[in-house]
Order: sequence, then structure tokens, then C-alpha cells
Amino acid sequence: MHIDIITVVPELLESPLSHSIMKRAQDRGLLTVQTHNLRQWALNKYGQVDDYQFGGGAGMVMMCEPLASAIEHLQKEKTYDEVIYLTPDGERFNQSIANQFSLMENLLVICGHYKGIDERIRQYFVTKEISIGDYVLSGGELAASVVVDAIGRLLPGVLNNETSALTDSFQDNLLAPPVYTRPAEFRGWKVPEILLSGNPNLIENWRFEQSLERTKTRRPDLLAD
Ligand code: 6GU
Repeated sequence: MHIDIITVVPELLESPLSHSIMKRAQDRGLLTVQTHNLRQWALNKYGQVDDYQFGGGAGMVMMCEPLASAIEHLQKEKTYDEVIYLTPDGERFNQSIANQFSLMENLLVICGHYKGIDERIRQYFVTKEISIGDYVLSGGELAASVVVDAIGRLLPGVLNNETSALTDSFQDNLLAPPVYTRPAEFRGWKVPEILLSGNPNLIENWRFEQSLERTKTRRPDLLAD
């Protein structure tokens, strides 16, 4: 899978995408991510990409021309399955959307800043608008890191244990069960006996019960879906 990201702050995306599982995905050639500084397509030598909003009001708006130029430049090289705009008023991102995106070949991601981007870019270029939760970030870059990470770890061959993404929280609308490692007793606090039993069926049942219980108490909304 290939992901292009248009941003005015490419530096913000460097570290989150260069370590751990995202590094492994790219080292294995399963994922390529390329950031593109919007200022390359700026209107003038001052690197202008934003302007005051029509009708007045505080905050700048990212202009049509640089964004349209950037998008059309990238579209000459690739056919995108989705042109994603990251914005707090988009559809709330979740595991199901991550699963859908992970099946795609090429994605183009646009990070907004300031008051957002000119509405016409949303109307005529963007195919999906995504928010990562009900709070406002200073820009779309951290949200882009979140979305790319959630997608990248789902690509076949990225996680070492192929089943490991399947047992994540949310994969079946259930939260993950509690996990323990050595020692079996720490300061008198014991690991649940069943996990030491060596009986795979008992363990699987216990984990399912725990998942269900956790989901009931913490996220009953997931069970209602
Ligand atoms: Cl995608 N962008 C911004 N700026 N803020 C957000 C967001 C996105 N999702 C939640 N808050």
C-alpha cells in the first residue's frame, strides 16, 4: 500500500512513522508513505498557502490553488482509492474504517490547518472526511499519524504473529481481555489460575468472558451496535 500525505508541517509526521511497527511495515516493503510539503505549490515566494476567510472572522483558511495543484500533481502519478481530508467535522474514525482502508492500494491524505481548507476542495476533490475523535487538534498531522498507524499494522505481514491484530480490542466489537506475564506472583498479587492451567479451551472461554465483562462495564455502546 502507498500513502501520500499533503501537509504544511511534514516534520510532525516524521517520528511517528519512522519507528516500531510503522518502520517494520516500510522496511518490509509492505507500506510506503510519502509526505509532500504544500508550500511547494504556494502562490508566491512567501510560501503563501492560506488567506483570510470571506465574510470575515478569526482564523485563516487554506486556499484552493495550492491544494488543487498538489492534488492534481499527485493524481497524475497515481490513481487514489480515496482522497481523505482529516477534519474534526468528519466521520468518526474506528476499527471498521481502518479495516476498509487497509484493503486499498493508494491513499491520498490531506492535513488541514488553521480554520481548515476551502470548502470547494472538499466538494470537488475529497472523497472521505475523517475525524479521530470529538476534540480539536491544531492540525491534521497527528490525526494522519493515528490513521496511518491503525491502517499500517493491519497490512498482511506487518505484525509478526498474524493472529495478533485479530485479538485486538474492537476487532469483534469487544475490548481485549486483561493480559499478564511473568512472574506468576508479584508482591502477593497472583495471575488468574486459569491462565496457568495449560488448558487452551478453558483459557479461551475465560478470555471471552473477561472481554464481554469489560465491554459491558466500560463500553456498553459497543455491545448495542
Ligand atoms: Cl482529523 N483534525 C483536527 N484538526 N482535529 C481533530 C481531528 C482531525 N480529529 C479530531 N480532532
